[in-house]
Amino acid sequence: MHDREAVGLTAEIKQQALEAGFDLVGIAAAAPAPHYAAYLEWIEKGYHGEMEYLVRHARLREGVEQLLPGARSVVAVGLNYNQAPPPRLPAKVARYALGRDYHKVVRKGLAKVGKWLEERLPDARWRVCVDSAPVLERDYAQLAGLGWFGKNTCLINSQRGSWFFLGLLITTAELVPDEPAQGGCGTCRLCLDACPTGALVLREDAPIAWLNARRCISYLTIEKRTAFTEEEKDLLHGWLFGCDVCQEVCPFNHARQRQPLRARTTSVPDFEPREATTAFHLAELAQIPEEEFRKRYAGTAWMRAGAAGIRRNAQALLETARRTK
Ligand code: B12
Repeated sequence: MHDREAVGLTAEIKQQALEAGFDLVGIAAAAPAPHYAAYLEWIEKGYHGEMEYLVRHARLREGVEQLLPGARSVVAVGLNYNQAPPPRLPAKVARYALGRDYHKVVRKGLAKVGKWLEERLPDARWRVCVDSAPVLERDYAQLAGLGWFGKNTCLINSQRGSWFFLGLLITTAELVPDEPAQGGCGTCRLCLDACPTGALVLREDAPIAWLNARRCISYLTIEKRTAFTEEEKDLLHGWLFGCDVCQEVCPFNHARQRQPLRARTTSVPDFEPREATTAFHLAELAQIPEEEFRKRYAGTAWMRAGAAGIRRNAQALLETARRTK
């Protein structure tokens, strides 16, 4: 049983999250992350590639208590970023990376909720996590009812599909948890078959997949820091930044008569495609100087790959295009 204060506060904080612009909101208890052991196994298999930061802070992913001592609740939010990629892009760009960097947008919205909480309950402490903190965001978002684990490893919401970012607000306040999301892909394996590099490996022990990041185009074009091997260059399949194939083919991302929310376009103006992310020239990007890159791409997710990463990606695409002519 939760006391009336917790019930009231839960309804109010959810309302605040919706008013801050989030499409999904749910509450999880600040218990240990249910799939921490699976995370360690993923690292053990070497599927993280060169993402050493995932190993360095692995222990912190045991649970949110590691990030905020005394934590009792987690507010999980989802923000729709879906939009059709603009026609005639010079090279493929993941739809999440066409506009403003989502870290900034989600963090700003959650900080608003945190400040509201501080006024409402001055004793409450809170901390916002968006992507970069060492926490298994999908685990808590699943517990909070936002979605379930798809074979493409994305969190899928039965009504809305998977084109949404996640963010967490961890707090010492007591809130009433939601029911964990239920669902699964059944026998569907469209994403496994569509992944052009075979990066999704179906597990034998669970009806989901491991993502072998070393073969994932998103990892290669964004997170990998070193030069491409000849084999890696051939894995890019025309993608300059990120990859959306495993989500594009997912039936949960296609509107049906009775599921109109599934392909809904984002209503966040900040995510509107920018000139720099849609009207570039590959030959120019292949040589782009550091300073020019920063000037053009500041505030976008492209900064994560950096000028060196984008130059490498553009050079690889030009090289494979020349070879296959
Ligand atoms: C590292 C990382 C990556 C890596 C590795 C991706 C991966 N699948 O692990 C790379 C660079 C490849 C990547 C790519 C992308 N990413 Co990313 N990434 C992350 C990050 C920082 C950590 C993910 C992680 O811990 N991976 C480790 C593995 C083990 O986790 P997992 O595959 O999710 O495994 C879970 C399940 O297997 C489950 N599980 C384990 N055992 C069992 C057993 C059963 C029975 C069940 C049901 C479940 C289950 O528990 C595990 C842990 O939660 C998170 C943010 C965060 N802090 O959580 C964002 C995050 C996952 N990424 C995100 C996005 C948007 C993307 C891209 C779509 C971007 C793009 N277009 O290029 C792609 C999607 C690729 C894909 N299919 O995952 C979103 C996903 C939102 C969503 N709806 O799911 C997140 C949450 C960021 C955010 N804040 O919004 N990403």
